[in-house]
Amino acid sequence: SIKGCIFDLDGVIVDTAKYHYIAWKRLANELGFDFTEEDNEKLKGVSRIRSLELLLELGNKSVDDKTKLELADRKNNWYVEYISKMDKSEILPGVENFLIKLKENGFKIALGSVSKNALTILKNVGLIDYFDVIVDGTKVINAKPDPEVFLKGAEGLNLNPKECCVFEDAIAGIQAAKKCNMKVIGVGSEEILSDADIVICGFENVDIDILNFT
Ligand code: B16
Ligand code: MG
Repeated sequence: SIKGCIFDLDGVIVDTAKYHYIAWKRLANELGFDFTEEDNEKLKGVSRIRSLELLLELGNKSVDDKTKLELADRKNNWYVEYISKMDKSEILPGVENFLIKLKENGFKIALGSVSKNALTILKNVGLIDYFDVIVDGTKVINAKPDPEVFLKGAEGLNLNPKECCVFEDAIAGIQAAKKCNMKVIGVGSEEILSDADIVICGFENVDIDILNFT
């Protein structure tokens, strides 16, 4: 049975995808091409440098490795500026209540994000104390769909992967959870996240007994 939950951050706990989007768009525009919300879907759950490579492909640009790092840095500086203004009001509806219920019922809680900015975000929105374990982009080598981030989460919680349930909004994240035999609840659209065990559209009115249905 499920003893712990592993949460993705971006798109599950907070909507930082919109900040990633405006920062990548700003970069694309500086480089002379456009970047749409649809293009941004492909970047969800993907590492910073891989996201940049996908963006450059879209704009038909090729640059050397040094420039790549410079561009990724430029985007990240804007992103950091946006997230520095985040507060409690940006926690997605129902999330904090769900975390409280998990705690009350003895479930363990981990973060499984590939973002290097995860700690800053959790601190800014005031949720950091709910997490027993935080695995973020500073602790993993491989981004999703590699299962490393979730395996490290389970290990940190001292649980078998089968005892963990992952909450994910990205296709890459669902693939990662499936690869290590974890239950996965998709957060978002059923159409896009059809590989998840179940899909919820958000945490509003979702009870923790959803963990029994997986
Ligand atoms: P950073 P998650 C991911 O977070 C985002 O979905 C993805 O769009 C981003 O490129 C990645 O983090 C790296 O973020 O540039 O802050 O290190 O969904 O795994 O919580
Ligand atoms: Mg995500």
